[in-house]
Amino acid sequence: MDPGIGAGFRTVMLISGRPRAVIGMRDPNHYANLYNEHAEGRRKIRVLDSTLREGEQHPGVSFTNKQRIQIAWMLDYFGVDQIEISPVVSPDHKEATRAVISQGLRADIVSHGRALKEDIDTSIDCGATWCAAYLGVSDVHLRDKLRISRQQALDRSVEVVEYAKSHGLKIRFTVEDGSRADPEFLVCVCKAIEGAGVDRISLPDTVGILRPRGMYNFVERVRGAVSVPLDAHVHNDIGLALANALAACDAGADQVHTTIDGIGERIGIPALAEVAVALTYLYKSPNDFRLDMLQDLSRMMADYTSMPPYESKPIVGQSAYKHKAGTHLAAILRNPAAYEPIPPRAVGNRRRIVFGELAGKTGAAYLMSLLGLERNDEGARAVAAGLKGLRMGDLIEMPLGDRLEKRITGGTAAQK
Ligand code: HCA
Ligand code: CU
Repeated sequence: MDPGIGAGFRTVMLISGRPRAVIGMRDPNHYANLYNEHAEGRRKIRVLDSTLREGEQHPGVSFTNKQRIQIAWMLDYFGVDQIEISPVVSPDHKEATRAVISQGLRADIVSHGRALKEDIDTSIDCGATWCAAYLGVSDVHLRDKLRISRQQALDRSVEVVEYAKSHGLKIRFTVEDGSRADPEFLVCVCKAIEGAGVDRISLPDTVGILRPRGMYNFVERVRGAVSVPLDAHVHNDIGLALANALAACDAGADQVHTTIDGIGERIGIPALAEVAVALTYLYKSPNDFRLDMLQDLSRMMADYTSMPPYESKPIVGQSAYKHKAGTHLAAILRNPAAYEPIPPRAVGNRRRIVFGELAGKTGAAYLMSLLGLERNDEGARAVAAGLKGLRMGDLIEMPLGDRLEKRITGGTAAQK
């Protein structure tokens, strides 16, 4: 076991009462890991991917049935625990749901619909073993969308869960817009459906209005009232979806909803890449994710939606592993861990270096060695000044493949 943060710092920073000159080469992320450690240990946190349901709600996105099957296979191979798809949208979607269910994938296929018996019937028709039903429980949804009373919503929730259970299905129930519902009513619904045998409850921040502490409180409230496993489904309207999903896990949720590249209604939900990497590296949650598929998944999404991820998108973006400033280049070329806490190959991305007016003397020296020029201080200084003098910003950008890395660094960077 790692020592506590205080003990760790004391051991490394102070030898005979003064800072150590050379710090031992333990994992460069060691202290960050100590800060990140969960009090309750390394819980398994699962991932449900909803690219085929929530993802298709993104403006401009519509998959063909072949693409839906391909996406399901890729997600399954990647290692998500559940894959969500909606058969109730159109006959085509029903066909796709049936086809995806019949693939015999390892992940559960969750057939998503409204809290209506007819939608459960559609799921049964598709051969589903898992279904999901959603019903708005906030006052604004009850009054202005559904036009039903709280009592009617409560009755309908219980009936639908009982109906699914009586047909041998596993059911997740989503208390839609739960983050804006009266907590007493929310808990009342959750307890009632727990009594009816619901298998999981999804707690959504449907409109993305919570901050991480708010999401924590929301989940904690329900966690304290029922013992059913909880999903976190959070929208990214203010850019807080990933943080909110992780806060939900801290409060006791054990499954996070994602989509590839985060697509979904309006601006979507957390991206699979960011959630999977955070769970693996920051939470140390045990899983079998094939993280090195992440960029391929993102490329597939770009092909199928014609929406490439923006270049600074975490993990999968083109700039995620680009290094530019001279001081960064110098450090990266000696030991990539200096600025790469997670190696690019681990997530299917690659390291790139940019030479230009920010390259500095060290960057210029590397550029010279790449071009086969003799490296010397004076020459490097002149090249660095020349790069600045051009006033053209970034001049050369290159991916660092194995061979190139070895040539520049004599092998050190290539091994990382
Ligand atoms: C929807 C609403 C939903 C449901 C989430 C869930 C939401 O578009 O159907 O079923 O877990 O954000 O509340 O996506
Ligand atoms: Cu949603």
